[in-house]
Amino acid sequence: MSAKLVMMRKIQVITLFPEMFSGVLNNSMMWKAQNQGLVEFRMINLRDFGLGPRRQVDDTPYGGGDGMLLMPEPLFAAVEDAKVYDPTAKVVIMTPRGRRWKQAIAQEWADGGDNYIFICGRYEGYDERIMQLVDEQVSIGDYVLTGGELAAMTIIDSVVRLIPGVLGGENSAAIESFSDGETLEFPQYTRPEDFRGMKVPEVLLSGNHALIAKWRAENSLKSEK
Ligand code: 6GU
Repeated sequence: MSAKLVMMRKIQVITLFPEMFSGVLNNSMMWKAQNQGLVEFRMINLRDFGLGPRRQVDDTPYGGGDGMLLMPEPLFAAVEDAKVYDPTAKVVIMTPRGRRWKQAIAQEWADGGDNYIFICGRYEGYDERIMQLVDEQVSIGDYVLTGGELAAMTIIDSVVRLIPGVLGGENSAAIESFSDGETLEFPQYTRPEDFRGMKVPEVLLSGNHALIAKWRAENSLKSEK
């Protein structure tokens, strides 16, 4: 018997909408990862750090312009709270201006062993002074979301599923290195063999693994990137 020490990964999220995360983080693989003690999620409600009796978190921009910005005081206080809990965690801010997320970064973060604090903005943006506390600015693509929450969930899912031990055999090194962001995809079929006259290609029923591999290679398309 050899006992292996695995550090539980901590992921904290600063958001005005913590309830948005429960559907994603408390189901499927993210739920399993928590259950196995491999990851722990902690939601921090930015509203708890708002100013005054109305717990204000946003204000109008100096110099004019539309919309509201998240104020520095509540954001700093929320990050400081997260750092008390996890002093060495990396701070990541979700912004369409950030570095474009990709599979290779998910793999690095999963392997790297760091813990993370995600800051999710709403409204038109953040007071720039929050960047003093930020290690990384991340975006998930060239489109604008109403808030950083969906982007943070996307990133968390893509990292956590790669943490060693989270997935079973279905996440074998072979399958993952094959995918590797440059997903080669071939068509797949399950039962029944004949569904409403649409038949599974004969070769896949042949049991001839060399022929099947050849068919899959010929029918793989490189994803558009
Ligand atoms: Cl990280 N945030 C927002 N608001 N929109 C985005 C994004 C992030 N990534 C792509 N679009």
